[in-house]
Amino acid sequence: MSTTDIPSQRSTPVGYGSMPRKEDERFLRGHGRYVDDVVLPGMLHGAVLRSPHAHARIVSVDTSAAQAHPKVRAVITGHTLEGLDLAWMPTLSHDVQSVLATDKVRFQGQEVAFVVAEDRYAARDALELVDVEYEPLPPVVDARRALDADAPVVRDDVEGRTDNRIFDWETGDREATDAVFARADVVAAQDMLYPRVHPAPMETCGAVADMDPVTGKLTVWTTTQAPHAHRTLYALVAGLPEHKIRVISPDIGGGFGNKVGIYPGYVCAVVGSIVTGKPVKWVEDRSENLMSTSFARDYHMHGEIAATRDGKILGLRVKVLADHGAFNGTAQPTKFPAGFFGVFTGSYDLRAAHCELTGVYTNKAPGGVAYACSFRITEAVYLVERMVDVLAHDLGMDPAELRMRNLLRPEQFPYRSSTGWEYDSGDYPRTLRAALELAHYDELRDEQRRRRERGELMGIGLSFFTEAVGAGPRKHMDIMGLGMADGAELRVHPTGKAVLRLSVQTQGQGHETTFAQIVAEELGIPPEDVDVVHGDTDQTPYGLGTYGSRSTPVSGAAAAVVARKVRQRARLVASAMLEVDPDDLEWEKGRFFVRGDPESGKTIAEIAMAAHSDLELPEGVEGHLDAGTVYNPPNLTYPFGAYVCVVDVDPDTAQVKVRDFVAVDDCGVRINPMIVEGQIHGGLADGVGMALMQVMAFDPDGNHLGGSFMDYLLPTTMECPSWRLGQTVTPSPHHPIGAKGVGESATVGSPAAVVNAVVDALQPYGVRHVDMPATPAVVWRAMQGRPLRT
Ligand code: MCN
Ligand code: CUN
Repeated sequence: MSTTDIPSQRSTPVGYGSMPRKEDERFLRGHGRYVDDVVLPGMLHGAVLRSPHAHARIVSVDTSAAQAHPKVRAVITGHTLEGLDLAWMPTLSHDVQSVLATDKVRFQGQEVAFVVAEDRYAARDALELVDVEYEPLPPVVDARRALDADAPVVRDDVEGRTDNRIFDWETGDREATDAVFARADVVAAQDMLYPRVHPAPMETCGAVADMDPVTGKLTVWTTTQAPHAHRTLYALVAGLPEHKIRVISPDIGGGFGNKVGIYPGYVCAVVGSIVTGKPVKWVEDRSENLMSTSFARDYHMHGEIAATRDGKILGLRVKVLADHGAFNGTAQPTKFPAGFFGVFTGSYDLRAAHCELTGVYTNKAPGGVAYACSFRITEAVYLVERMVDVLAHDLGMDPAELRMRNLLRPEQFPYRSSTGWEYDSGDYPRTLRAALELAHYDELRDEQRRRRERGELMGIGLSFFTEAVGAGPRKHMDIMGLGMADGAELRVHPTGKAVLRLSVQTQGQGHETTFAQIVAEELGIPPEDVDVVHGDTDQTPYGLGTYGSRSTPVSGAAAAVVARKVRQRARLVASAMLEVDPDDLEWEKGRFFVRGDPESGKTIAEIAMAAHSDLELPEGVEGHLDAGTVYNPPNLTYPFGAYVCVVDVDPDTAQVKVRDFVAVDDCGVRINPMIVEGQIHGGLADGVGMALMQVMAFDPDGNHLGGSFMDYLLPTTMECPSWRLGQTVTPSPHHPIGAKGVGESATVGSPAAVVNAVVDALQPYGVRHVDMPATPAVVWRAMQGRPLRT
């Protein structure tokens, strides 16, 4: 074959690189299809009646006036659901959650009744006709009061329960840690709060449920990050046969963990469809989303750090009070009730560490993870990075120097942390140096000295984070007994075009592009020739979905593995075509050729056609090139990064302005650097938002004070600087393409950098710590020596 016979596709750049996102064409032209775009014949609309009280006994629910509304088709209450054994549903943390309240309401905004009507307006109107009599009870709002002897018991539905303790958990070696602390020159302690925040994705949650009364097939279009897991849970909870359930997750307008769990509204839509025999749509509004769906954080932390006088960190001791709200609905692997908080030793080489953590119920919405949490690594990184700065403050040491002195060294990898996590790879000092250089750290310190002399408040904050993302392996990690491994299927059509089917679900991360790039890189065909199918359980193999930045570590690996299987089949077919032994074939991107005779070769497209043709195939070769796989990751991947934040604080108004932000991330091999940078930009904005403006506040009666974007603030371009990014690349040794996850890295790493910068700016006032969010009020009180606690 002459080179001119080689199809032109070989000249198209293949594989990794900053190609524009395939999905953007559709989004930019308004052709995205979200749950609320789904319109079915005869579709009805549901609306949820919510509790105005944080804690109250339900005396009675009278639905007669609502039922009489001419457009209302059904009114569903907790009692209706009791008849179906659906009044309570299991949560992802082995608790139960009320779908529609029967006995009590336990947080403001809790679901009490569901009205199904002919249109959305009628459903909303009829909510006002449902007459609920409540007997208000004293609420427990502050987690620090939850274990008091006289605290009201939130979960008296559980027989014999007399307090609000959910679980106690510990990790590390208490005795070894105490011994290290006893011998240390210096011990620094600090209380800190990671406040309750909310992911607030652009699209709220919703579902369209369609139970076909003839076939008995239930189709649910829904905002889910984990379609297969939802299908199994619907089957288990509702007793429906799983093959008769189809969960479709169409385009998702941001998830950030908000769309991991199953919400009462989804279940109500399903019941509504069963009861009425029509499709039922339920889409929550912004206030409902902010009040009732998964919040994040709410960790009250006490940290202690032990070190030698010259700044060698020896140990870390931590106590955490975790506020889980009214139902323990946290989404995390079963054996990890505190998520991956166990990596709280961060990026440092410690002798010993210990953590005790207690989870409590309060009269607030359930949830716990979400908002790019990396299963609580956000809280862990914030804790350790604040503690390192507190120590630097007490020792009078430069925080960059202190970090550099204590970071893990490259030769220590793979590194087993003192709490038992095996970090796969890293060169931390190189990454910190890169960040300091990019930020011109030494010059910044000079500038800060000059400004301080003039009475100006400039702060420089650092953080160095290590994440653990890509759950499983399934041996250690499951959700509700479902092991955390993911399938992938790859079909190569006769003309060489391919379709990749995945269990994960993009919410804006660009999977249709990057996963096509992985296959393209492995098969040497253009990414445009690979379609990615996901978000439909009838069309994709089983897997646990997208959260914890696990898509690239798990399904990215699956995509590479399945493409390699296809390539192996292609080799056998090519050997038949070229009449040589498979071992005598060499691979160059997109083509096998005969060793020593580069002109004799076959492209993937030619091989695909032959695999479907009358070509006689070798013994044992089935034909076609299609393949499937299930990827069970051997370990998590450990991305890391070094961040430097520069702020100016107005001494008169205490307003913080982020002037500059440098982020050097290492997520191993980057498939699409542009997408990776986009992920980092988004996460940095999250970090600025949490550090400076966001908190889900409640008054002492448990009234939710953040039900709109007037009260719960999102950062905009006005609050964000022009991010400056750098990178280092340390491939993951156990991942087929060396990639680590990155989707949550910047949200995890950035809040500590911002708070460290604010505290650094306030050094002239002797401030050692401020809690997030560092609003002008918080900063002002800190400057007055009267810290404000949320
Ligand atoms: N990527 C890459 N090279 C790498 C790592 C990742 O090119 N070395 C690409 C991936 O292929 C993918 C994207 O970057 O297109 C993110 O990959 P990954 O880190 O695997 O994270 P996930 O795809 O699993 O996304 C989940 C993560 C989480 S848990 C939250 S929360 C979050 C985040 O992604 N939610 C988001 N980023 C988000 N971005 C958007 N736009 N919307 C959300 O809801
Ligand atoms: Cu915790 S938020 Mo993301 O894992 O979906």
